[in-house]
Amino acid sequence: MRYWLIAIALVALPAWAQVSAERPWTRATPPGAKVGGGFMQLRSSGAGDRVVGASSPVAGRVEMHVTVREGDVMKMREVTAFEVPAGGTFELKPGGAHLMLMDLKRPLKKGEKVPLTLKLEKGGELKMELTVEEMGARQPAHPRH
Ligand SMILES: [Cu+2]
Repeated sequence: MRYWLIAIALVALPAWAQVSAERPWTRATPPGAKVGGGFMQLRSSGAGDRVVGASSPVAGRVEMHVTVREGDVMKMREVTAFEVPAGGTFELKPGGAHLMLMDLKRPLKKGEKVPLTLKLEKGGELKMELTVEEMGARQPAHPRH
């Protein structure tokens, strides 16, 4: 799992959306790679919500994963939802919870932006663009505060 990049897209949100995505990013992938990651900070300005699905035109499907320790080994496990607490945040980052872009249709190139849509249980669809950072990046290159 070493082919993702970082993103710094500003996200345009519908006025009613209570959950926003800050600094969504992914990593560039080597030729032939079939999976990529998706990272961001989800923030709720009001009531909490749950991410119950995700999709992207560059991936056959997008899964939600968490990283769990089993003995000395860190493993990824698919989950059915990410909880964004009321007035709080939920962070997707390398080594933690993340989106997994499966069956990539093409390599992700550094500097490009990749559309991604999250499906929220209450808030409808949350559209964004993942900024593609360099291969192996651990965090966005240009954090936005
Ligand atoms: Cu994963």
